[in-house]
Amino acid sequence: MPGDRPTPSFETVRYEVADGVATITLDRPEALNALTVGLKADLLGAFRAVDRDLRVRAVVLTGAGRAFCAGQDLKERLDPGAAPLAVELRERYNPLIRQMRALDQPIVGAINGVAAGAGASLAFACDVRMAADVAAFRLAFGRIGLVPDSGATWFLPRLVGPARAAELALLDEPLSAAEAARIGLVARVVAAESLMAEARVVALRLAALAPVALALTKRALERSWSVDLDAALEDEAWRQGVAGATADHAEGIAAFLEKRQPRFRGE
Ligand code: T3D
Repeated sequence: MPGDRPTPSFETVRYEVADGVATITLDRPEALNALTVGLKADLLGAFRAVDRDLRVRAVVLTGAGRAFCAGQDLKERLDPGAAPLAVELRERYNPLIRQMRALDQPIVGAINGVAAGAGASLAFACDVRMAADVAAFRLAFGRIGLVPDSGATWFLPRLVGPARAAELALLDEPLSAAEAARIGLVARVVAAESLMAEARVVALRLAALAPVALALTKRALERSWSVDLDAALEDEAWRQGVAGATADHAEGIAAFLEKRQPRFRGE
């Protein structure tokens, strides 16, 4: 198939592709998947691989072991050679979040355990979040005298509203999976043992949809935050023109009329 490439491998991230779904697993369970320079580079590499891989139509992001991600590796921070914080953000964290948001393919966050600091930000940057019943969110920045980063101050108010965002960011209260679902931060909570299976079902559903329309929808939703209704209406009209010219749109209509499942090809 055109676009087929060897599946890349990374030291601290597992990258697996099956049935159009790439599963990216943060893989430093002994440190609760805390983010080292190496893990951040691997994660960026994995998301770039998704970008180039025409087989991939949806992504699942999760963590190995009992945590999703504990944020910056605080032990590595003590290394005298560690980059200054602002540099670390500009050179490592921000490109990672930008790459996640730039992907055409939707990302399903399978939040298997605690998501703290920049680990919470990684979860916020996903398009759909599902949490295991044992999962929890913790901003954690305030406790170590830092400002929420990696997009946390941008995503949180948009996801849960300004009042809950301020509470979470300023008081640094842990948020259980159940409460995260109640305030709309995660789409659903499932038993820990069925999280990956359920996340995969959602990813497979996304992978079966029309890729161009999905990518356009992602962009439209994101753009809606910064424009007024008039501009949003015009933006939708432009995007619909693009989606309506795809072969997948014609296939969708044909499948509806023939009472069969559509076979979308991303064209
Ligand atoms: O570059 C920059 O610094 C700028 C960017 C900053 C972005 C950030 O993410 S700042 C926020 C950093 N993260 C944190 O402050 C969270 C620290 N961790 C925790 O608060 C707790 O570990 C958790 C709430 C995540 C989980 O608590 P618990 O009780 O389930 O586990 P634990 O016993 O605290 O941790 C288990 C092990 O993981 C432990 O190691 P040990 O003692 O068994 O050898 C612990 O040290 C290690 N660990 C947990 N979090 C980190 C970590 N090691 C390094 N860095 C961590 N962030």
